[in-house]
Amino acid sequence: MTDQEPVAGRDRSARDRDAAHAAQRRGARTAERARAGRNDKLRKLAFGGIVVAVLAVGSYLAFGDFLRRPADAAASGVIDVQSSMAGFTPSEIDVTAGQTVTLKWWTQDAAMHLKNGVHTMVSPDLGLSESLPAESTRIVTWTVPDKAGTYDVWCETCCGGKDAPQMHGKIVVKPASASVGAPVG
Ligand SMILES: [Cu+2]
Repeated sequence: MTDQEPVAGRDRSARDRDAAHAAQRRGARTAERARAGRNDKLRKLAFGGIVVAVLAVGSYLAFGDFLRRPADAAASGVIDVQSSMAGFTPSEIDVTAGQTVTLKWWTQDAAMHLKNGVHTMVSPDLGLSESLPAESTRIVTWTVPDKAGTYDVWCETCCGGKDAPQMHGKIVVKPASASVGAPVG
């Protein structure tokens, strides 16, 4: 039915009524679609909100722990060190002269890749000569000598040992009296 063509045998008011009803129905359908659209939009917003919340909680759990670690290490005095084919991780450790530190030293490497089946941690100047069996964790308690400075430490049982640059790390010994931000000397 179109409103433009006159319909034979029907009076104008009936036609107008039909047209009005049709328009009303169209209007109702449009409103219905608009409502459905809004609901859909709300659902998407809610879903988006949930996704954001889950990601926020997830990254807090993942990185919050990571971010807290330095403070915890400082509080507990435990320094986490990994040995791998890439050398020491971290490659630099900061300690204080005269302090007794605890190293949680670990590796995931298999014995077949290591000379004598161990990684080593060697720094003659600092009295360090330790070895770590393959695929293990060792707690090393070490009293830092009272001599501030920056020292070389290396592994001599893998990947070229002392001759390989990546097998070297750095141990920075800060003077016992050093306050935060003071130059290392
Ligand atoms: Cu090694």
